[in-house]
Amino acid sequence: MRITFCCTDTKPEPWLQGLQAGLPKADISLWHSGDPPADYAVVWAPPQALFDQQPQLKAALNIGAGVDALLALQVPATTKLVRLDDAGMSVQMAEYVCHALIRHTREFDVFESNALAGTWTRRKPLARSDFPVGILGLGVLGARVAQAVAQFEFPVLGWSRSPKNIPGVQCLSGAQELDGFLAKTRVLVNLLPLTPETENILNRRTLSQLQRGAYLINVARGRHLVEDDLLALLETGHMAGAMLDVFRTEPLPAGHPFWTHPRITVTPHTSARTLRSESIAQIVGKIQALERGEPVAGVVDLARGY
Ligand code: NDP
Ligand code: OXD
Repeated sequence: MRITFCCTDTKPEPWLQGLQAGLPKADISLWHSGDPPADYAVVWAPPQALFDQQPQLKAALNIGAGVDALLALQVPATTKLVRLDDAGMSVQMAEYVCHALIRHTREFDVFESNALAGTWTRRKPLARSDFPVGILGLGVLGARVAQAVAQFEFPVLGWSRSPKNIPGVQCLSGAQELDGFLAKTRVLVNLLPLTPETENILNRRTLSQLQRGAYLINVARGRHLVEDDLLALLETGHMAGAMLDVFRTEPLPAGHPFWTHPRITVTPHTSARTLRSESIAQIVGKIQALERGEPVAGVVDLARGY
């Protein structure tokens, strides 16, 4: 079995070693144009040339959860696209979102600046009922985040394409329930995949429906957010702030208004990193299962786009 490794922005050697240790009989190497045909590709944002030159690939295994970069390419219909299914990302996402939520609601940024000024001032305790948290996307990551937030006794809502039942979470679904979801939400967390249906979903119309003093946590993709609409709603005071991990252009360009906005916190697409050993173990397991003809989790549904 031949496996080719084609991942942008990833140091290949430790991955090649880890994959080789998990699949000792496989011939595993870094992809080069003109390579002989492989059975599987391990990928992250590969060039179109990979699929043009390797039309026989049985599967391309993505070393991330989001497959938007892959779906922007022409992939042969016979090549399955398989994404990471948690692999240690959901707990990181839960940490990040709980941090952002609690930093905002407990006003830690105020305490940080007070401490710099040597000022001892307490703030009124929060009423959790004033900060209902709505999570867009109740998949592998969104469901874990919803449960983590519920542990802190905030009211939690979630929205997905198909109906869900998650204890402690008011689950809504489908386009017809989006407005109701937004109207009940003050802290909005985005964990949707980027698809033609969800692109620009965070816009003036949707964000205006959130409760006044809303806060946005975008940890999915930059192209979900219409950036100027967020800036305008921060200006009017409808939005109180945002913590953003993902951007339309990454790295976020120098001089972008988000860098210096006093009510926006920027992090560098780091909310849930791909963990190498967990991911290698998952990919090895999936390749072994595919070779045995067994089903694997995380196969991308091309019609849905995720
Ligand atoms: P999943 O595919 O498991 O979950 C996606 C969720 O979104 C599902 O609940 C799905 O509904 C819902 N959904 C999709 N389309 C729609 C729609 N049109 N209307 C309503 N709901 C919809 O994905 P993951 O949870 O694993 O990952 C989510 C995203 O997080 C990734 O696609 C990626 O972009 C981003 N991500 C960001 C990272 C970072 O570091 N910033 C790291 C990892 C991922 P249903 O359940 O009904 O199918
Ligand atoms: C992912 C990501 O999709 O890192 O896994 O954004």
